[in-house]
Amino acid sequence: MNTPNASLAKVGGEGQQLQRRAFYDRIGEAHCTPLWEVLHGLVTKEPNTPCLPNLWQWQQLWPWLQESGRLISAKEAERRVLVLENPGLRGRTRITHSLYAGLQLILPGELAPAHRHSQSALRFMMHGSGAYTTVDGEQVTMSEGDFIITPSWAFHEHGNTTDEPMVWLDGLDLPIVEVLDAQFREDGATEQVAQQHAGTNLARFGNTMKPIGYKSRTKTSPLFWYPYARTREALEVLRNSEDPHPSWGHKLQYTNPVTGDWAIPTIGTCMQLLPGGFVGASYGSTDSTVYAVVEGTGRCVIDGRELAFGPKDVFVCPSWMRYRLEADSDTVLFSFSDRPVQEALDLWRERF
Ligand code: 1HN
Repeated sequence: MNTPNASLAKVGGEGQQLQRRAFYDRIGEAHCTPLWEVLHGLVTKEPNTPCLPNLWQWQQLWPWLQESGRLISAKEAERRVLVLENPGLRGRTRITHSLYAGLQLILPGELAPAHRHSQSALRFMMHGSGAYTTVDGEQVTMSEGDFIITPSWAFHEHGNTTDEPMVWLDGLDLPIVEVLDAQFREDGATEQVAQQHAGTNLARFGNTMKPIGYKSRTKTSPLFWYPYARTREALEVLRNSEDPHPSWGHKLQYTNPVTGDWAIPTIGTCMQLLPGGFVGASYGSTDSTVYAVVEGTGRCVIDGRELAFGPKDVFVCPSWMRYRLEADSDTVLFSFSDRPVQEALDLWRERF
């Protein structure tokens, strides 16, 4: 018989390896490559993320943020941000495989100039209050714990007319847009003139109502300001009226009030309350998740490590790794992940 398998079997061992290598080199010149050499690394039994668990402590970051404020102006930097780079993804400007995060500092009197891009962004207020951001001409004054959306392709700029520095957590879908090669950006012509305060935005969309006849033009929530006071109050009512979920306590997801879907089509955002003394059951899901601590102290136990967190710390739980949340005192956690993308593609899974 002279089937290909029979002739391969005859060569065997080292000779076979050499033959194969030579073959790969030959086809490689024409940009072909054998699948069988990489198949098992590509289609793994379970998620095999390069993302590692990590904790960034405010106590360590705050002096560095202040130092960055002395080294460069917001104007020169365009955005003065310390990127939270995942230890398993160094050099790749991201906190998980699919999402970017950084802490942005804006000092009194500074202006971060207007631009727009196809990437969607979230801002979560970490420190200080009174600075503003403008979203397509609507200005919002931000306070600690507020969640703000900068939709894809919306002009935005930030300013601080107070006498206090302000820091927020930026979350962007940069790696997702990058893998799709769908990115565009444009600078704003001049300083944006705020046409309206975001109180109007909240009045239109923030009361489970909408202007009569309103139709969405995009998938992003038309409500772009979710003030902390309302979120916190909702969680407090829940804590007084129902038992906490064994794994995540009392947890609410931010929604687009018009569609009921996630507030940002590529980034899922949530806020949860863990009552003091809470010891969570272990949990894992396919969406690597970034947590920002608003109130309280506790621990995230993951991969044999204890990430002991306090207010304004940020930590990340990679895809599919089981972790447990524990709270010493009442703890409020903001979180974000790529869950909406995974759900849209029927990929999202969880386990307890
Ligand atoms: C951006 O536009 C902002 O507008 C912050 O504040 C961080 C990171 C990468 C790309 C664009 C902002 C960013 C960003």
